[in-house]
Amino acid sequence: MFMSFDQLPKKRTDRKSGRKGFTLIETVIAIVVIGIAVTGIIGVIMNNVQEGARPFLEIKGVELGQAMMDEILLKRWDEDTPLGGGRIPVSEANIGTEAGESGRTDFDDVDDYNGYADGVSGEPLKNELGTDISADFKGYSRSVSVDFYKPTGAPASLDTKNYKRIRVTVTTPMGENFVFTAIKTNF
Ligand SMILES: [Ca+2]
Ligand SMILES: [Ca+2]
Repeated sequence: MFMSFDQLPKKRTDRKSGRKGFTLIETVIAIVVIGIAVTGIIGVIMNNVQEGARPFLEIKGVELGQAMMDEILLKRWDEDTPLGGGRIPVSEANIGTEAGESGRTDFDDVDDYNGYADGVSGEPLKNELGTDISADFKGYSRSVSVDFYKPTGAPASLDTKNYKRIRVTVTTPMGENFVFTAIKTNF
């Protein structure tokens, strides 16, 4: 249907000045609409910032996990494992620290690390030398678990207690978990 210009809705006209304007309700609706639009735009921007930071945060998380795993794998398989390696009776193998080992700098075999965590309350992130590195890794934490684990495909004749599974979990400031797993054997 054709409408002439005169038939289109008109804005209110101030009788004294003759100027056209908006009603209070129209103004409030406009403010709400603009507010919703701005909130949406800010949300998109924040998501992009987070996505952009993610690879950087992940790389730092990998560094932390790899450093801890390298440190652990350089240690003996068990307290009784001879320096340089060598199989010990499975009856001697265990999980946990030995007498006199109260901290990470005392750890000398892989299972001593079971239950270790840093980047948590009372235990800042530290490197292998015991230097506090938390300033470079704000918001990160690590934890370690070690257990006996027989990998798929291992010879049936070998006792499960000949294998120790080491898992290092790194949590990034974004709450993502990275789990690094390695198997060290009694040989
Ligand atoms: Ca031990
Ligand atoms: Ca030990």
